[in-house]
Amino acid sequence: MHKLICAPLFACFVVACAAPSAVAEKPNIVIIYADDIGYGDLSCYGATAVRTPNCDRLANEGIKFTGGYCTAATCTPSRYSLLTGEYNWRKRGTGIASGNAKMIIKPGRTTLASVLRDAGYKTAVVGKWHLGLGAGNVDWNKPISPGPRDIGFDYSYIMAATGDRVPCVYVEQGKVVGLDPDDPLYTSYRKPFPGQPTGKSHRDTLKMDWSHGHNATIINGISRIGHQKGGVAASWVDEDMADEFAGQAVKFIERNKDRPFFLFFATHDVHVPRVPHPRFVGKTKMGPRGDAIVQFDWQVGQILKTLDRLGLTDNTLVLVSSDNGPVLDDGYKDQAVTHLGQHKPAGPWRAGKYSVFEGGTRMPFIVRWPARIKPGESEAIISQVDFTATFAALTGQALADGDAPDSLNVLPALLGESDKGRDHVVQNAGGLTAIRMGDWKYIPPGNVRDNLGPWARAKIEAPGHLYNLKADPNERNNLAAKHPEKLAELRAKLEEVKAASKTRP
Ligand code: NG6
Ligand code: CA
Repeated sequence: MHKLICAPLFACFVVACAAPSAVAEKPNIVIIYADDIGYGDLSCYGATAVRTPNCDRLANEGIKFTGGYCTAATCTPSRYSLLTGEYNWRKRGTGIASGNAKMIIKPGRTTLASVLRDAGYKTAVVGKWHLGLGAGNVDWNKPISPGPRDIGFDYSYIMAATGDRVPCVYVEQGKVVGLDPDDPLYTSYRKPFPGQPTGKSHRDTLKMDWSHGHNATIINGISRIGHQKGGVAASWVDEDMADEFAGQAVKFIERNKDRPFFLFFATHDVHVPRVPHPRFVGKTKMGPRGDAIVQFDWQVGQILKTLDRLGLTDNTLVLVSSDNGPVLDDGYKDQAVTHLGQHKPAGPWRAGKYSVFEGGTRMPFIVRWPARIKPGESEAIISQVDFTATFAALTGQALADGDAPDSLNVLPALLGESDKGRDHVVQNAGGLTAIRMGDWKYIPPGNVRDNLGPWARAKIEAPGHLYNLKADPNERNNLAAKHPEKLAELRAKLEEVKAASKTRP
C-alpha cells in the first residue's frame, strides 16, 4: 500500500525538478489565422480607422510580436509552410490552388497537426483550407479523400479553397454539408456548364461587381472563379460564413474542453468577396474591407468568450496571425480602394499581398498564454514555418530527420523568455525569394509587386536591393552600392538556404 502511493509521488517530484522548458506541457492551442489581414489592420498594431478590441485584448494579455512572418505573400504556400514546416518554394505545386485541386500535402506526412495529435491532442481545422482535397478529379458527391484527416486533423469543417472560388460549399469530415442527392454538385475550372449564367453574361444582376477575373458562376449574387453546377441547397451564404465558422470552432472547443485540443481556426475574413453579415455593415467608414476586419475581430472574440466561459483561458495558448499581407482591389469593386482614407493596411511596411517587400509577409502576430507567458512586446524574428518544431518542443515530441525541414524551435522567443528567434528568414512571393538577416534585407533582381492593388511593380536591378530595416522600415533607400559586402553576405546566405534541402539542425 505504502509503496503504491510512493511511486507516483516520486515520479511527480522528478518531473517538478526538471528545467521548465524540458517538461512537456499540454496547453490547449488555438491558432486563429486571418486571411489577407495586414500588419496595420488591427488597432493594437496602430490602426485607428477600425477598432479590434478582441485582438487588442490578446495583445495586452500576451506578447505582441513585431517580427512575425508568414512564409509567402499568398495563401496556399503560407498554409503549406505553416502545416509542414517546409518552405513552400522547395516544392512545386504549392502556388495558389484552384478549388478542385488535389491535396497538396502528402497523406501521412508529419505536420503540425500530426505532431500535436501524437502528443495526445484532439485536433481540428475549421475555416479556409486551400490546400487541395482528394486525389484529383474530386467528386463532391462522394466522401472526399484524402483530406485533413490524413495529415493529422481529427476533425475538419472547411471550405475547399477560397470564398471567391467554387465549390461554394462547406465540407465536414470529407462530406459536402447539406448536399441534396437529387441536385449533385459539379465543378469545372476549364469549360463553363452550358446555359449557366455567369458574371459576364449576367453582370447587371450581381450584388457586387467584379473588377478582374471572378466572372464565372454566380452564387449568392456574386460571381466567382470557376464554374459550379448543382449543389444549390448546399451553397453557402457569404453573409453567414463568419457565424458558421465561429460556431463550429466554438462547438469543437466545447466538445473537447476536458482534454488538450489544437484548433486551427482559419477565418475567411478579410479575403474577397468581402460580404460581412449585415450587423457589421457600416461599422467602419472603409466599406466592406473595414467591416470585414470588425467581423474578423468578432470571431476572435467568440473564441475568447468561449475560453472564458469554460474556464480554459489560463491554460490555452492563443496565437493570432495572418496568411499574407493586405490587398485592396483583389477582383471585386468593393470600395476597398475608394474608401481607404488614411488607413494603412500594411502599417509601416512597403506593399502587401503578392510582394516580397515587407508588407507581403510581415504579419500581425500575437501570442497569449496566461499561465505561462508574461505580457509584453517582442522584436524576435519568428516565422510560421517554425510552428511545427516549436510546438513539438513545447509538447515534448521528437521530429524525425526529414520532418519539418525548415522549422526552427523558437520556443523561448515564443514564450517571451528570449528576444532571439531566428537570425534570418526567407520571404517568398511567386518566383521571387528575399531574405532578412538581423536588420538587413536583400531582394534579388526581378519585378516586385509594389502596391496594394490596383497593381504597380518595382524593378529590382542587378545585383539586387539591400535595405536596412531598422533605419528604413519602408525599404526606400537601396544600400547595395554603399554596402556591397553586406549584400554579398545576405545573397550567399539566401543561396545557401535555397541549395540545402533543409535548414532545421
Ligand atoms: C488570385 C485571384 C485573387 C485571389 C488570389 C488568392 C484573380 C484575378 N485573382 O488569382 O482574387 O483569389 O488568387 O488569394 O483571379 S489567396 O489569399 O487565397 O492566396
Ligand atoms: Ca490569403
